Amino acid sequence: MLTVHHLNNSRSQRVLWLLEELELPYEIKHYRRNPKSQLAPPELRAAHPLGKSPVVTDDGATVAETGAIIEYIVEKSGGRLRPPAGTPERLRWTYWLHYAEGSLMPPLLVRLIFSLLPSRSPAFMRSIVRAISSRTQAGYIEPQLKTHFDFIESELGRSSWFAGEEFSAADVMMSFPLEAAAVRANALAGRPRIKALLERIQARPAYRRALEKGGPYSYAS
Ligand SMILES: N[C@@H](CCC(=O)N[C@@H](CS)C(=O)NCC(=O)O)C(=O)O
Repeated sequence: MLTVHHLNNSRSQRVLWLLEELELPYEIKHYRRNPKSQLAPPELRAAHPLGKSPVVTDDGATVAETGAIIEYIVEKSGGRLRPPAGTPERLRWTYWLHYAEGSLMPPLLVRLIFSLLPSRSPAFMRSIVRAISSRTQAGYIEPQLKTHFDFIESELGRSSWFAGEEFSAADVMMSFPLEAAAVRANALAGRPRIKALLERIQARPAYRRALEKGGPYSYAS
Protein backbone atom coordinates (compact mmCIF):
# COMPACT_ATOMS: atom_id res chain seq x y z
CA MET A 1 0.00 0.00 0.00
CA LEU A 2 1.29 3.46 -0.87
CA THR A 3 1.89 5.58 2.26
CA VAL A 4 2.07 9.37 2.15
CA HIS A 5 4.23 10.83 4.92
CA HIS A 6 2.16 13.95 5.34
CA LEU A 7 3.12 17.08 7.27
CA ASN A 8 0.26 19.35 8.26
CA ASN A 9 -0.03 22.63 6.34
CA SER A 10 2.51 21.69 3.70
CA ARG A 11 3.36 20.78 0.14
CA SER A 12 2.28 17.19 0.75
CA GLN A 13 -1.37 18.32 0.59
CA ARG A 14 -1.11 18.24 -3.20
CA VAL A 15 0.04 14.59 -3.14
CA LEU A 16 -3.14 13.66 -1.28
CA TRP A 17 -5.13 15.67 -3.82
CA LEU A 18 -3.49 13.87 -6.77
CA LEU A 19 -4.24 10.47 -5.21
CA GLU A 20 -7.86 11.52 -4.68
CA GLU A 21 -8.13 12.70 -8.32
CA LEU A 22 -6.80 9.33 -9.50
CA GLU A 23 -8.85 7.37 -6.94
CA LEU A 24 -5.80 5.27 -6.03
CA PRO A 25 -5.66 3.50 -2.65
CA TYR A 26 -3.28 5.01 -0.09
CA GLU A 27 -2.77 5.57 3.58
CA ILE A 28 -1.51 8.64 5.41
CA LYS A 29 1.08 8.80 8.14
CA HIS A 30 0.52 12.17 9.83
CA TYR A 31 3.34 14.37 11.18
CA ARG A 32 2.78 17.64 13.06
CA ARG A 33 4.99 20.72 12.69
CA ASN A 34 6.70 21.98 15.82
CA PRO A 35 4.36 24.89 16.76
CA LYS A 36 7.31 27.16 17.64
CA SER A 37 9.84 26.47 14.89
CA GLN A 38 7.30 25.26 12.30
CA LEU A 39 9.82 22.54 11.39
CA ALA A 40 8.89 18.91 10.78
CA PRO A 41 9.31 16.51 13.72
CA PRO A 42 12.52 14.40 13.79
CA GLU A 43 10.47 11.19 13.19
CA LEU A 44 10.14 12.22 9.53
CA ARG A 45 13.85 11.46 9.11
CA ALA A 46 13.03 7.79 9.51
CA ALA A 47 11.15 8.01 6.20
CA HIS A 48 13.88 10.03 4.41
CA PRO A 49 17.19 11.50 5.67
CA LEU A 50 16.20 15.10 4.82
CA GLY A 51 13.16 14.88 7.08
CA LYS A 52 11.01 16.94 4.67
CA SER A 53 7.51 16.26 3.46
CA PRO A 54 6.19 14.90 1.17
CA VAL A 55 7.73 11.46 1.08
CA VAL A 56 5.93 8.38 -0.18
CA THR A 57 6.83 4.79 0.54
CA ASP A 58 5.41 2.04 -1.62
CA ASP A 59 6.38 -1.62 -1.87
CA GLY A 60 9.94 -1.04 -0.67
CA ALA A 61 10.41 2.16 -2.75
CA THR A 62 10.94 5.54 -1.07
CA VAL A 63 10.26 8.63 -3.18
CA ALA A 64 10.94 12.23 -2.05
CA GLU A 65 10.55 15.58 -3.91
CA THR A 66 7.00 16.48 -4.88
CA GLY A 67 7.77 16.52 -8.63
CA ALA A 68 9.32 13.04 -8.51
CA ILE A 69 6.42 11.79 -6.38
CA ILE A 70 3.90 13.18 -8.84
CA GLU A 71 5.69 11.49 -11.75
CA TYR A 72 5.82 8.23 -9.77
CA ILE A 73 2.09 8.29 -8.99
CA VAL A 74 1.11 9.32 -12.54
CA GLU A 75 3.20 6.41 -13.89
CA LYS A 76 1.55 4.06 -11.40
CA SER A 77 -1.87 5.17 -12.65
CA GLY A 78 -0.93 4.21 -16.21
CA GLY A 79 -0.15 7.76 -17.30
CA ARG A 80 -3.42 9.48 -16.36
CA LEU A 81 -3.41 13.29 -15.89
CA ARG A 82 -0.38 13.48 -18.22
CA PRO A 83 -0.60 14.51 -21.89
CA PRO A 84 0.72 11.99 -24.43
CA ALA A 85 4.48 11.96 -25.14
CA GLY A 86 5.64 14.02 -28.09
CA THR A 87 2.83 16.60 -27.90
CA PRO A 88 3.24 20.35 -27.17
CA GLU A 89 0.99 19.77 -24.13
CA ARG A 90 3.44 17.21 -22.75
CA LEU A 91 6.30 19.70 -23.05
CA ARG A 92 4.28 22.32 -21.17
CA TRP A 93 3.35 19.68 -18.57
CA THR A 94 7.05 18.87 -17.95
CA TYR A 95 7.91 22.57 -17.80
CA TRP A 96 5.33 23.40 -15.09
CA LEU A 97 6.18 20.26 -13.14
CA HIS A 98 9.78 21.55 -12.77
CA TYR A 99 8.99 25.26 -12.61
CA ALA A 100 6.82 24.97 -9.46
CA GLU A 101 9.64 23.93 -7.11
CA GLY A 102 12.62 24.93 -9.24
CA SER A 103 11.72 28.56 -10.04
CA LEU A 104 8.60 29.73 -8.20
CA MET A 105 9.13 28.40 -4.68
CA PRO A 106 12.67 29.83 -4.12
CA PRO A 107 11.72 33.55 -4.24
CA LEU A 108 8.63 32.82 -2.12
CA LEU A 109 10.85 31.18 0.47
CA VAL A 110 13.36 34.04 0.37
CA ARG A 111 10.47 36.47 0.91
CA LEU A 112 9.26 34.46 3.91
CA ILE A 113 12.73 34.36 5.48
CA PHE A 114 13.31 38.10 5.02
CA SER A 115 9.90 38.89 6.49
CA LEU A 116 10.78 36.84 9.61
CA LEU A 117 14.23 38.38 10.11
CA PRO A 118 13.25 41.48 12.15
CA SER A 119 11.19 39.54 14.71
CA ARG A 120 13.99 36.95 15.09
CA SER A 121 16.78 39.50 15.60
CA PRO A 122 18.09 40.73 18.96
CA ALA A 123 16.08 43.77 20.08
CA PHE A 124 19.01 46.21 19.80
CA MET A 125 19.49 45.34 16.09
CA ARG A 126 15.83 45.13 15.12
CA SER A 127 15.43 48.54 13.45
CA ILE A 128 18.55 48.01 11.31
CA VAL A 129 17.50 44.50 10.35
CA ARG A 130 14.00 45.77 9.51
CA ALA A 131 15.50 48.41 7.20
CA ILE A 132 17.74 45.84 5.44
CA SER A 133 14.84 43.44 5.14
CA SER A 134 12.42 45.95 3.64
CA ARG A 135 15.04 47.32 1.23
CA THR A 136 15.87 43.81 0.01
CA GLN A 137 12.19 43.00 -0.34
CA ALA A 138 11.39 46.16 -2.28
CA GLY A 139 14.53 46.20 -4.43
CA TYR A 140 14.93 42.53 -5.23
CA ILE A 141 12.33 40.05 -3.98
CA GLU A 142 9.10 41.88 -4.91
CA PRO A 143 10.23 42.66 -8.49
CA GLN A 144 11.25 39.00 -8.94
CA LEU A 145 7.90 37.80 -7.70
CA LYS A 146 6.04 40.30 -9.86
CA THR A 147 7.82 38.96 -12.95
CA HIS A 148 6.82 35.40 -12.03
CA PHE A 149 3.21 36.23 -11.21
CA ASP A 150 2.75 38.30 -14.39
CA PHE A 151 4.28 35.49 -16.45
CA ILE A 152 1.89 32.92 -14.94
CA GLU A 153 -1.09 35.24 -15.44
CA SER A 154 -0.16 35.62 -19.10
CA GLU A 155 0.44 31.87 -19.62
CA LEU A 156 -3.00 31.12 -18.18
CA GLY A 157 -4.41 33.18 -21.06
CA ARG A 158 -3.27 30.46 -23.49
CA SER A 159 -5.48 27.63 -22.20
CA SER A 160 -7.86 26.64 -19.42
CA TRP A 161 -5.19 24.69 -17.49
CA PHE A 162 -1.39 24.86 -17.29
CA ALA A 163 -0.65 22.14 -19.85
CA GLY A 164 -3.60 22.79 -22.18
CA GLU A 165 -7.38 22.36 -22.24
CA GLU A 166 -7.30 19.26 -20.00
CA PHE A 167 -6.79 19.33 -16.25
CA SER A 168 -3.49 17.55 -15.46
CA ALA A 169 -0.99 16.74 -12.72
CA ALA A 170 0.85 19.97 -13.68
CA ASP A 171 -2.10 21.89 -12.16
CA VAL A 172 -1.73 19.83 -8.98
CA MET A 173 1.99 20.64 -8.86
CA MET A 174 1.42 24.38 -9.38
CA SER A 175 -1.33 24.59 -6.76
CA PHE A 176 0.90 24.88 -3.68
CA PRO A 177 3.19 27.74 -4.79
CA LEU A 178 0.16 29.63 -6.09
CA GLU A 179 -1.78 29.11 -2.87
CA ALA A 180 1.24 30.20 -0.85
CA ALA A 181 1.72 33.20 -3.16
CA ALA A 182 -1.94 34.18 -2.76
CA VAL A 183 -1.81 34.06 1.04
CA ARG A 184 1.71 35.39 1.62
CA ALA A 185 2.58 37.57 -1.37
CA ASN A 186 -0.66 39.17 -2.59
CA ALA A 187 -0.37 37.37 -5.94
CA LEU A 188 -4.07 37.58 -6.81
CA ALA A 189 -4.35 41.39 -6.86
CA GLY A 190 -4.91 42.40 -10.49
CA ARG A 191 -4.46 38.80 -11.71
CA PRO A 192 -7.94 37.44 -12.41
CA ARG A 193 -6.75 34.28 -14.21
CA ILE A 194 -4.65 33.03 -11.29
CA LYS A 195 -7.54 33.83 -8.95
CA ALA A 196 -10.06 31.97 -11.13
CA LEU A 197 -7.72 28.99 -11.46
CA LEU A 198 -7.35 28.68 -7.69
CA GLU A 199 -11.12 28.91 -7.27
CA ARG A 200 -11.66 26.13 -9.82
CA ILE A 201 -8.96 23.99 -8.19
CA GLN A 202 -10.31 24.43 -4.68
CA ALA A 203 -13.87 23.60 -5.78
CA ARG A 204 -12.91 20.19 -7.19
CA PRO A 205 -14.46 17.32 -5.18
CA ALA A 206 -11.12 15.44 -5.04
CA TYR A 207 -9.41 18.58 -3.66
CA ARG A 208 -12.09 18.89 -0.93
CA ARG A 209 -11.75 15.18 -0.03
CA ALA A 210 -7.97 15.59 0.25
CA LEU A 211 -8.48 18.54 2.60
CA GLU A 212 -10.69 16.44 4.88
CA LYS A 213 -8.09 13.67 4.96
CA GLY A 214 -5.02 15.87 5.35
CA GLY A 215 -6.17 17.97 8.29
CA PRO A 216 -5.22 21.61 8.93
CA TYR A 217 -4.17 23.46 5.77
CA SER A 218 -4.22 27.23 5.94
CA TYR A 219 -3.73 27.97 2.22
CA ALA A 220 -7.22 26.92 1.05
CA SER A 221 -10.42 28.95 1.39
N1 LIG B 1 11.34 20.67 -2.93
C1 LIG B 1 10.86 19.81 -1.88
C2 LIG B 1 10.65 20.67 -0.64
C3 LIG B 1 10.27 19.86 0.59
C4 LIG B 1 10.00 20.78 1.78
O1 LIG B 1 10.74 21.75 2.05
N2 LIG B 1 8.92 20.48 2.52
C5 LIG B 1 8.53 21.31 3.64
C6 LIG B 1 7.00 21.29 3.73
S1 LIG B 1 6.19 22.55 2.86
C7 LIG B 1 9.01 20.73 4.96
O2 LIG B 1 9.08 19.53 5.11
N3 LIG B 1 9.25 21.63 5.93
C8 LIG B 1 9.55 21.26 7.28
C9 LIG B 1 11.01 21.33 7.61
O3 LIG B 1 11.80 21.85 6.82
O4 LIG B 1 11.37 20.88 8.71
C10 LIG B 1 9.57 19.13 -2.35
O5 LIG B 1 8.88 19.68 -3.21
O6 LIG B 1 9.25 18.02 -1.90
